[in-house]
Amino acid sequence: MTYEIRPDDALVVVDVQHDFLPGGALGVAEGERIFEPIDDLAPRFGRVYATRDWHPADHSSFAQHGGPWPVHCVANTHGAAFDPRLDLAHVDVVVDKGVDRDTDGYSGFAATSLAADLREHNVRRVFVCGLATDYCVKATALDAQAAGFEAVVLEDAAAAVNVEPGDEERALAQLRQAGVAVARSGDVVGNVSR
Ligand code: VGL
Ligand code: ZN
Repeated sequence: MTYEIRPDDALVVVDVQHDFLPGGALGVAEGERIFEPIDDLAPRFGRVYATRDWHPADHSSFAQHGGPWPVHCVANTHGAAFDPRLDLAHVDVVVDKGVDRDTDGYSGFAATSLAADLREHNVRRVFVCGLATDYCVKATALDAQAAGFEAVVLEDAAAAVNVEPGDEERALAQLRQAGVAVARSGDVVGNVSR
């Protein structure tokens, strides 16, 4: 199946930040594989969003507050900055999430203006990629679908934390189960000129 990019499509690039790449606080082992497909895709979409995990220093997901994760993506730190291998020239809107201390903020739709902005720009279908497949990519795609958008996850333009072996496959299965399509970036063809 191929997907021809349409004017009512958007690309949502999730959390391409230093802390989720190798060497970062919560580095995804295969994280670097996303750059080539994403930098190829982004210039061809009419609308591109980039989310940022953007936590307060005392976020409830951090281990010292009883959460599952090491300290990561504290707002305005180096770890929270976009990795420069993501070409921001093609990003129209940056969406900060996880800003609230007490919610995990995995989804780009959780307490953000993303859904409203997509609707305002008449977007009907979103392609989701970035980090990490088994957390924020999954949550963002599920919420997109629940909010009434058609959602497609680009599995090779995303990479998983894999806390347990098989987490990536389980996440993709859960997405398909919910009606989210799982495709590869090479299946996305065409170019919507601006
Ligand atoms: C994420 C764990 C904690 C993600 C964010 O971006 O997938 N994972 N916070
Ligand atoms: Zn986080």
